[in-house]
Parts: sequence; C-alpha cells; structure tokens
Amino acid sequence: MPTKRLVTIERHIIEQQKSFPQATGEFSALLYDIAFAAKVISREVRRAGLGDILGYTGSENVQGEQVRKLDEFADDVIYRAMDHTGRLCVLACEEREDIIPIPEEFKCGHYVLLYDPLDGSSNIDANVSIGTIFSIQRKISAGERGTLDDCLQPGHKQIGAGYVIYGSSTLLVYTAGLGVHGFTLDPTVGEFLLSHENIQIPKRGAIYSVNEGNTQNWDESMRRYIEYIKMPDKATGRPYSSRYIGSLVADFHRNLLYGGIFLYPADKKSPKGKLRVLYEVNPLAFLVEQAGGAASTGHQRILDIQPTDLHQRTPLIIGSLENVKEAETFLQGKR
Ligand code: AHM
Ligand code: MG
Repeated sequence: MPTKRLVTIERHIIEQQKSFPQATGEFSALLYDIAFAAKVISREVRRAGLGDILGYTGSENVQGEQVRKLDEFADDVIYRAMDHTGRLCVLACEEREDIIPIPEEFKCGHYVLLYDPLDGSSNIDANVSIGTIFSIQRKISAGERGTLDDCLQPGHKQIGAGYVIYGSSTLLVYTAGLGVHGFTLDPTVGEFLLSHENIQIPKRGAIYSVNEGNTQNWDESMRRYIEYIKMPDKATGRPYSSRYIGSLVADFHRNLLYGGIFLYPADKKSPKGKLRVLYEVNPLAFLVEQAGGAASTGHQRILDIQPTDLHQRTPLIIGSLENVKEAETFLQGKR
C-alpha cells in the first residue's frame, strides 16, 4: 500500500523556497515563526475555560503567569515570537491603534506582518472555532525601521498570507503565491503536518454565509441577491444552504473546501462594511484567488484597494468565482 508523504510545515516551506532561487531563507523562517506562535496560541485556546477549574488564583494561574483574555494573549505571543528575529521591520494588528515598531535593541528585516491575533473572539466562551489571520508584505520604505507606508500597501503586493483555525483540530493554511496549502497540528508531536495540498475552491458552491439579522440595514440590491440565492441552484436544482458561524476564518475555511459565498456588505449601521482590510480581508482575498476563487467589495477587486488607514474597513464578498461574479451583478444594479 503506498504511504502518503509525511511533510512537516518546515519541509514544505523549504521545498517551496526552492522555486525562488534568489531567496535567502528569511521569508521561510518568518512563516515558521508564525507556525510556532500558532502552536502556543493553540495550546492556550485548548485550555480556555479551565482557568477557574485548575485553580487560577486571582489574576495568576498555577504557573504564576498572569491570566489574560485570550485575544490579548494571542497578540502578545505573536509579537514576542517576532520582535527579535531580525526578519520584520514593523508590525500592525487589529488590536492596536498604531503601527508596532521593532524595539531599538533588535535589528530590522525586510518584511511587514499584519495580523488579527484572534478573530471571532466573541465565540470563545461558547467553544466555537476561532482563528488567527496574517498577511506578509515586503518593506518598501527607505530607512532602516519600518513605517506606516510599509503597512498601507494594497493586497496584491502581499507575498504571503494565511490563517490558523483553532477548531476540532488546529489547522494552518497559507499561501506564498504558489497555491494554498493546509497543515493539521498533530498535538502528540507538536508538528503541523501537510493535510490539504493545493486547495482549490469549487468554481460554484451552494452555501451562502451572511448575517441575515442585518437584512433591514441592507440596501435593495443586497436584499434582492439574497432572495435570489434562496431559489433552487442552477446546477443542482436544490436551494442553497445557509451556514454562518460568525467567525470569519471558520466561515471562510468551510466555503473554501465546499464552495460557496460569504458576504459582509456595507449596511446602514456600518456604511463602510465591518471587516478590516489589512488584517482580515486582504489575506483571505489573496488565499481565495490562489485557490481559484474571487474576493470583491461588490464593485472592486479586494486586492486592488489602496488602503489609507490602518484600521480601514470594507464590504467583503468572497468565495467561489461564479458565485462572487453573480453577486457583483446584483450589487452593481445589473440584475
Ligand atoms: P472581531 O475581529 O471583533 O472578532 O470581528 C470580526 C468577526 C468575524 O470573525 C465575523 O465574520 C464577523 O465579525 C461577524 O460579525 P457579526 O457578528 O456582525 O455577524
Ligand atoms: Mg477580527
């Protein structure tokens, strides 16, 4: 019986690096740093809720460590895994107002890391999947230290992106521009092992994911699209299925594997949309295009947005190519 290749994330990153003969290994090492941070966060997410039971006293746990909210913890782990490596010149994250400089005592590198440390954190207490999302850009500013301009680059300039889902298992999915690959954490050996090679999103799917509680706040074109999508699907004759977890990473991942569409449009309450360009939307847009899908604001390709603000938001329509194109025709008033 042929055995499957046993590929750790480290081996996979090194193999992919061979496609870039000029690569120094710095970028590969950065991806590996992210995988390391993901393992630490995963360990803590798995223990969520045990604080009270295992005898955490006051604000300290049994190891004498401070007990903090998981999203703050995740942010801190990522920062501490990255600040001293000499690979990054600046970071920015959803949780912090300004860019995060590399401390003066450490060297700066050629890359920029933008991340959402724990997306969907309102789901933590209900034991629902949550995730970390990351985007990697190249340094473009001239000085030694990174600047805001390094962070405010359009998504099509990304050289890497990915996410980690802390779900029934912990899965890391990434692209470095050569397809989309998924790795499942084997907790017994502490390694991410290749489980989903070269993921392709189906051209069309029959799942739609949207917070329909917002219907009253949508504009007419969005309402018409959702009504339309509830009709039997052209290909299968069956109506679409509604699936909405409320954790972007988990909703995205399901649709990536099964095909479908996720929408978080602009509405009366959030006229610019809810999701953040730099930390949530750009990385998923890069991944979905690499997997053969599409990501749009309804009027523009997500990866072409020129960000002007670190915490800029955008409407997001993302998923299978045909579904996204079809939704655009509605949102642009063509149907
Ligand atoms: P967060 O970054 O504060 O966790 O918010 C982002 C989350 C996404 O994971 C999810 O897709 C969306 O917010 C859900 O929003 P809503 O509750 O409005 O449907
Ligand atoms: Mg988020």
